[in-house]
Amino acid sequence: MTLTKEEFKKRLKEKLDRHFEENLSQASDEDIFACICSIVRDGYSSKWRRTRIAETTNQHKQTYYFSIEFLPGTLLKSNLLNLGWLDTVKEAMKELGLDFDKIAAIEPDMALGNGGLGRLAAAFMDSLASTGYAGNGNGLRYKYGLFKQKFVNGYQKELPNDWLQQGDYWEVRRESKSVLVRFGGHYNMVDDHGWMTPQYDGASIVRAVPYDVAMVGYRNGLANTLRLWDAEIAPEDELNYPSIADRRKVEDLTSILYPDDSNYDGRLLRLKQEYFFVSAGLQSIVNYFVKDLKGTNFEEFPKYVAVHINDTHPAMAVAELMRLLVDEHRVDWDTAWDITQKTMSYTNHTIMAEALEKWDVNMFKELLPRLFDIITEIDRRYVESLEGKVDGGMIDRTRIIKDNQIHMAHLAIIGSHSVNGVAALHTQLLETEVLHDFYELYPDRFNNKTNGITLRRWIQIANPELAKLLDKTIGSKWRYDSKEMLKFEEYYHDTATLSSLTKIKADNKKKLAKVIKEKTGIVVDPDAIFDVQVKRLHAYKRQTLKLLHVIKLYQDLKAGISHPKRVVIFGAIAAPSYVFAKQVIKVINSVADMVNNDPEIGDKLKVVFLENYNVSLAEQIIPAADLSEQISTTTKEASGTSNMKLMANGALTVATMDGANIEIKDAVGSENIFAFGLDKDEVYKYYANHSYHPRDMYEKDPVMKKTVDALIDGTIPGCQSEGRALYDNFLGDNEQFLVLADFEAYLHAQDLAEKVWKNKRQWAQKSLVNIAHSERFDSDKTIERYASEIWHLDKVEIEDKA
Ligand code: CR1
Repeated sequence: MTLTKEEFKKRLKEKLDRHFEENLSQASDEDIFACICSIVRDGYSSKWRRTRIAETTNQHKQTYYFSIEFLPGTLLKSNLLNLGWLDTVKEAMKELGLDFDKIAAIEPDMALGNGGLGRLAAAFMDSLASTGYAGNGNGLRYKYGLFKQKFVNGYQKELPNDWLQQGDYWEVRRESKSVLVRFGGHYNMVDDHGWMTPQYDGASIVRAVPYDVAMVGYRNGLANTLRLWDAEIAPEDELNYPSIADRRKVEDLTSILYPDDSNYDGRLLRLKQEYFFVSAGLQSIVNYFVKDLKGTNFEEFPKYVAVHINDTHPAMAVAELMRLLVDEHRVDWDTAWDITQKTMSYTNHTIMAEALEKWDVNMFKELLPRLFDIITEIDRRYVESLEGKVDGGMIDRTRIIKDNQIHMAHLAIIGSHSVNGVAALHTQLLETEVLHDFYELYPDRFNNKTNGITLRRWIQIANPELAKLLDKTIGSKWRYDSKEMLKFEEYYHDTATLSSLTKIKADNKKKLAKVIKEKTGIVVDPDAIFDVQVKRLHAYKRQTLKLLHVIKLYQDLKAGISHPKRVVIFGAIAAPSYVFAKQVIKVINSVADMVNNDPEIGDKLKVVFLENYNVSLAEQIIPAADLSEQISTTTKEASGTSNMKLMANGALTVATMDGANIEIKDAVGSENIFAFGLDKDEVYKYYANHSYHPRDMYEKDPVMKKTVDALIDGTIPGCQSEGRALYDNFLGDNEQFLVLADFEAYLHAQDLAEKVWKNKRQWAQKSLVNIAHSERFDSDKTIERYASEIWHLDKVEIEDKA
């Protein structure tokens, strides 16, 4: 359905009249926003229905992406873009005297994720629909999304993020698709007409109600579904929950998103959440197979269904599908196992050991007695199948249950046909180090799928002027086929294009400067280098290294050594229980106070730590960045995705050769990236030989010493204990992120960046190359590879694309 400006205006007026009995001049921004959302929903509802019908009628294989996090951000603009309506609506609103951006900003971020893992899942939803595949998300409808970060006296405080308060505009409650999920109790196997089935006793039953959100494809007539489950009291169980407090206990199952993806607190609740969405999701898929597809032979199940295990959180999908097949549909074990392996695939997102989940056997057994026995049987058969074929050490290292713990990554790998990492180096490390035993056992299962980003959101929505420049130079085909962006490189010597590029960046920086002023009161010079590090706060990501660089710049400026003007911008949320990360925040904020209020420094250097980094804020920061800080300890950042977003917006990357940075360097060439630091072998050598002695480095290098000493010598007011904590950390032999080992090389890379900065044309040329080559990280392409190599999907044909 195409939409003209006049048609949009008419509909807006009608909606206002109908829903709020108001005309345009009286209507509040909130009412107008709600009406626009309603127009958008009308715009995709028939596509959503048609897609479902086409998928069922043509029996397309569908993929279900199981993820405990989805981080879509806001949906209004992306829905408008994908419907092909964004520009029309913007223009029509302008004609009505309405501020589109202000009204769109009313939408709260759907922040059902912590960082890259959740954002990737959301990007994949967009790309699955946009590339024309039947692909759905399966997750949890957290009542409170990722907490709201506030700084109080430089410290992070966490506030609840009640994103559903205004009511969500996009979700549809699907009562009829509710299922029941069982926890606790006991069971006995009883013979039921020749089949042993479990008979449960004393279990509590929770009702899982799905809320579906349409994932609209980019101008292709398709809309898939992100299904998020909410916990409610089952009607048949109501008598067991007489008080509100009792009821709340059940409903709280889906209250909060664990604000931590590496250190798990509240483990039992987390385990409940995991089982809840896994069981509900698989039940609804099996129901679909039986009822809608009229499936009777479960051996055909993998022809129609692919289930993707995004990190270990949904790994129990392997056991739960076995339970459904064996207990409820009477499929014999061996057949069920074959079906399960063909159905499941697994992505690992990190080599950090603390994120490979393990569950205490007793806790698991008590909460999920039947599932535990199924996992025990999977483990027993696994061990049996290898006995005598490989050495005992291998079996012990790879089995699922050992030392009173259930190793969820092992369950995921053993139960899947595909295991992938998220960048070439990461996959290589999985194969050679972290999952080496499994790689020896099942080399064919391992494959790499380098992450991607939705260029639609990060260029077309976040940087519309850049999008227009691309249209003007290379034509608008890139909007459908990002490969076209490579043609932008042909403008490398084109002075007009280069100056347009510089102008667009300058305008974006002015806009961000305004945001910074509004949010923090800090006045920054848009002509300065905007140096950006945005990502979760974690020791391995080394915001600390950036901090040391800032201190060094400050000391230089105080000593009369000049540098180009620079605004260092941080956005980072620390997990509430992560003490070191919170100390880093406090020190950065203290350094910012010191630098920003020093009249001698003025606007030569500013440090801005923006609160509450989220997708919406990213959309404002990223288009305004000159430098992209990707400085993790090599081997530790599985891929990174902010590196890709920043590159697509023309920022030049300062990068360790970690994660996808390596592939960015491959794409743009070493002259268009500031690469530095230890390589993987050097990092592993330090670990293997225990040869990292940072204190020696510090004693030998007066520049380093002076910089690090600032943390404890009273230079930085207000963070004595936190400064000391960082200092001690940097100098300890067990500092595994090797901050000081990369310090000198990092300064060198920054010097080089400053040199290039002085040559505006050269900078613009490098920026242009980065933009052109960001096509390599288009999540549409990543999804094409998942679809053809892992899930084996075909494309859904929708005749009416409008
Ligand atoms: C990784 O740290 C990667 C994203 C998405 C993160 C990051 O490098 O880009 O996943 N891992 O693949 C993670 O959150 C729990 O692990």
